[in-house]
Amino acid sequence: MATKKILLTAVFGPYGVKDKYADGIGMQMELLNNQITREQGIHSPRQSYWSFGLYLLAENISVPSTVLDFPSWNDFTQELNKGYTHVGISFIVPNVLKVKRMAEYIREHHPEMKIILGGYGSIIPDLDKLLPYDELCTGEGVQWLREYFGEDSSMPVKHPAVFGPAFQSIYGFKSKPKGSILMPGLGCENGCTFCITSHKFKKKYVPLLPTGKDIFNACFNSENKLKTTGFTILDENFLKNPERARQLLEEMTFRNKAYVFDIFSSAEVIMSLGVDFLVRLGVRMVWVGVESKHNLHAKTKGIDLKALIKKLQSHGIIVNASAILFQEHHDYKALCEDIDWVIDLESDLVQFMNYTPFPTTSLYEKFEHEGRLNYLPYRHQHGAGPLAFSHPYITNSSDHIQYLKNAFRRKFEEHGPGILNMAMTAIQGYKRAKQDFITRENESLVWNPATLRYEKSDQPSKDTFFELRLRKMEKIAKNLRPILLAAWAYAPNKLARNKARKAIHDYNSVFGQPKFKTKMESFVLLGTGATELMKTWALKLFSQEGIVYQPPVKRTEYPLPNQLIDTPIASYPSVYRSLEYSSNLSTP
Ligand code: B12
Ligand code: SF4
Repeated sequence: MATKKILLTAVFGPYGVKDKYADGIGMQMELLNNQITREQGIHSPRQSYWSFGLYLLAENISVPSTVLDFPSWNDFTQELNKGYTHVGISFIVPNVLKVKRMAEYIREHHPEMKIILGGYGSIIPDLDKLLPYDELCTGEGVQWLREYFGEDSSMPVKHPAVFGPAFQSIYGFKSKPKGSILMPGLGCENGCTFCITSHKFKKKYVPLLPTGKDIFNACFNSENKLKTTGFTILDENFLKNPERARQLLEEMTFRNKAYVFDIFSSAEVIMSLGVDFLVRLGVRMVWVGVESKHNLHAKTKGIDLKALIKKLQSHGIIVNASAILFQEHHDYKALCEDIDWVIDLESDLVQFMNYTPFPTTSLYEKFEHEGRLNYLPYRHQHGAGPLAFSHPYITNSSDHIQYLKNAFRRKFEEHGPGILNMAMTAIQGYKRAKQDFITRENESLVWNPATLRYEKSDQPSKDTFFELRLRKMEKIAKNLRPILLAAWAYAPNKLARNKARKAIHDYNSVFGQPKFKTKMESFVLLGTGATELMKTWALKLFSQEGIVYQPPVKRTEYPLPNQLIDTPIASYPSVYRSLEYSSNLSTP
């Protein structure tokens, strides 16, 4: 019998280009340009993200493996010729036809290879009728693969050190990706009716890094290997486990490491923990589901979201509010009211997404029971196209596409570029944090890790950890400074131009006039921005929404188990202070 060897692969590209396998609009391999800063043209930061789950799987099995990320069709077929006993493909629902092509090719040309499928696409109820495969992993993959290969599934999960973005650029200027990612757990207990990430894991939270110390160690490992100190935490509701977040802060304080995080969190959890805790923890950006002004979900009930967002921003925390269009109560009037309401929340960024009943969710079951599921091929189920259910009021499918697009356009016209909003939040937060730090020193207020509040103390000691935090906040704001000139020069309207002018003024008042290096960076962005603008105009002539970038292909071999050895905790340098900042959304 052949020695086991597994290829772990993503679906093949190109992505975001409509062909017979997948859609174009809504399917770019980007987060911001696809569903947040869409319609913002050259102001939209461009970034793709590696297929993180694959690296997590490879790192945690003993069977030799290769991860093939973002292959072209040729890359994929050539890789198969290198000889594998198993091929694991990770996919989401709208990419099912790509997997079908891959699986059929394997069956025809390499019938001896076992096909294992996993990821969100595994929720498709009639998958076995659509394509050939041998095994289907519907839940957490590390444990599943270990059990499948007869390995010890009780071993702790080893977190890989991976960069977040595969590429990044702003105003047409490409820079080296710096930020990293963390995957502390999967799923969410809240079980909101439409939420696939909650339902996929049966409304349970599946921890991968159960303690704050585990998370700290994963950060430390990434810093050692990749020099990253900024992390996007891929956890649906990171603060839902406050004890773990609290342990993480304690560990960072103890080790003098002020790491920076972008997180997802529901509003009710943020309210209970308090903004001071988030600032101290190093939250740079938070993604909050606001969904609808009627606060139909428990996570937002009774919360003044506008006040919460303003408070977070005043402390330098960038807010991305996500909202769902075409909910059941949305007739045309209610839909427009909700879009107005979301824009009026004045978050830095907004994600708009169409209501999608994915199989396994309670929403899907409800619509199925009511006979309201529409036949919408899986490849179109990505949340930016026609609805997959018959809507009580809005039945015209071109309206589903157009209202979504217009919502992004309105956000841009009313609040200007998201990147400019981020810069404004960063500078006001830094200014405030500095002031608060002085006030606390004068009033002998010290951090109490038990109550998560600043409290009066008879023996106040110097808050050295917060000094580190301040340096990080300063760096975050400074990273964003070079975009201001381009944001001003290419502003979409007077409102945005005035906003950019104000931002330049705020930056000058906090940091003084820009130094030569910053000025040069600003002029470079102005130049690359002009080229990018011309490319965008040219594409508009051919009725294309904008430039679709493709992520690079990456092949990583994991030849022997445990070959990539983590730095043991015992070898921590006793004094190790890194002030270097990097983050997934950092500008050049
Ligand atoms: C990062 C991300 C992206 C990145 C892309 C990353 C990439 N290289 O593919 C970006 C931002 C570009 C993106 C784009 C899109 N995404 Co996306 N994305 C995510 C996100 C936030 C995290 C994914 C992740 O890495 N999770 C961490 C890993 C560890 O978890 P995992 O992938 O589930 O893997 C675990 C198991 O599922 C399993 N597993 C997975 N694969 C395999 C394979 C094998 C062989 C085995 C055994 C096990 C296994 O094991 C893993 C470890 O336990 C998820 C939401 C979420 N929280 O998961 C949405 C999510 C996957 N995306 C989704 C969607 C719809 C999209 C878009 C269509 C845009 C949109 N409308 O949201 C586009 C499509 C892009 C394209 N052309 O394919 C949906 C999928 C829904 C569905 N039912 O299919 C999700 C669930 C978001 C949501 N709530 O709707 N996305
Ligand atoms: S709180 Fe967010 S992640 Fe959790 S179930 Fe609701 S929508 Fe999903």
